[in-house]
Amino acid sequence: MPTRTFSFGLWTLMNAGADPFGAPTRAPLDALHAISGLAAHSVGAFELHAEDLIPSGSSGAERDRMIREARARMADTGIVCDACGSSLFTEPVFKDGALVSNEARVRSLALARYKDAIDVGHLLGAPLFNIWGGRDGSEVEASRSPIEALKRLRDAFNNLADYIARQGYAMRLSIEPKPNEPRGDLYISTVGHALGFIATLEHPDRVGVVPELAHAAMAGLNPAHEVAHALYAGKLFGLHLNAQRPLRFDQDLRFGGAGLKDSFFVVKLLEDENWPLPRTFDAHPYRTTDEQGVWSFVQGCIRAYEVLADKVAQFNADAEVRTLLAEIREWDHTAETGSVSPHRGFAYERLDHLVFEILTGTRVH
Ligand code: GLO
Ligand code: MG
Repeated sequence: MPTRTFSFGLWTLMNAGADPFGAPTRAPLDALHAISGLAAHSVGAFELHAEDLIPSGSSGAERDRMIREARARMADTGIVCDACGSSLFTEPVFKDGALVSNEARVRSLALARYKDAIDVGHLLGAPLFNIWGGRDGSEVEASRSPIEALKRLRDAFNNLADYIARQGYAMRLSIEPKPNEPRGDLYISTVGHALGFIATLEHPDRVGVVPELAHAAMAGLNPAHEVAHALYAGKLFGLHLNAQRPLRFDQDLRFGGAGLKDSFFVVKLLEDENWPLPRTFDAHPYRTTDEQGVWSFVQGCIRAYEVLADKVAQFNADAEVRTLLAEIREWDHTAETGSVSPHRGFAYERLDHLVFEILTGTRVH
């Protein structure tokens, strides 16, 4: 039996089907209902923005009550919180950026808000605080030097990492890169940008990356390679699974809803490397989905992962695949002297077709 844990962003279930061109199409779930519903569907963990649970502007008493209620549901069901963040990007005051805003008092406000959200994450037992800087970008390049933006981001991440350490919280920080949307260009666009940036911090060991498959596809990148770079650097602190047609607006499709082969190779990487952390889904139920359908969305994401994990096992056990891969390894280990023929054939046509047959369930032995 696989022991992997699945997780959903609470915001994915609370999404009411609105898009930039249209109003909501279903009643939003409230956060507590989303937590209980996930647990009832055997989901082991959830991620949230602090504001998903505690709407911004709530009183201190209201905040404490919501945290108490969430913790009670977690204790009753065993579901855990695997990451917390903040949805600052929704608020008009952060329209020119939270951590990179050209107004110092807005940057201070953002830091204070992130610290409040970090406290909420700590109270829910979250081991990770994940920052997707949705407004930390620009449309008007002349408005801010990108170097200045990176310095502001560096100061902010140093400040937040320091806060977590001073509070004694057992929590790491992560950056979720995205190339664009809602800003014309976001400053930390890909896993590579994030890794380069993290190396400039005071304590790079405290900060990692949460790649999202849709964000990689929006940049036209191979999602498995994005995830691999984070893994290889020891920085894969989390992962957002979903689906996306390349080079478009952020579609956030159900995992398995597009890019089957890319999804397969991401699952293969995670399973082959025994990545231990929760597989988190960050997708939107379609706008055409009703309230009941939200739970088929949940089941669909999980089932797609499990089916692909079975396909990975089938691929790894397939005798012909194994022979082809053994041959490839052999070439690598043979210390050849003499000339190298440019005309040598590689059996990749067959190897790739075997992937196709395994994925389509048409492999005949
Ligand atoms: C949007 C992001 C967003 C983040 C979330 C993390 O494109 O994927 O959903 O994952 O805000 O806190
Ligand atoms: Mg995400």
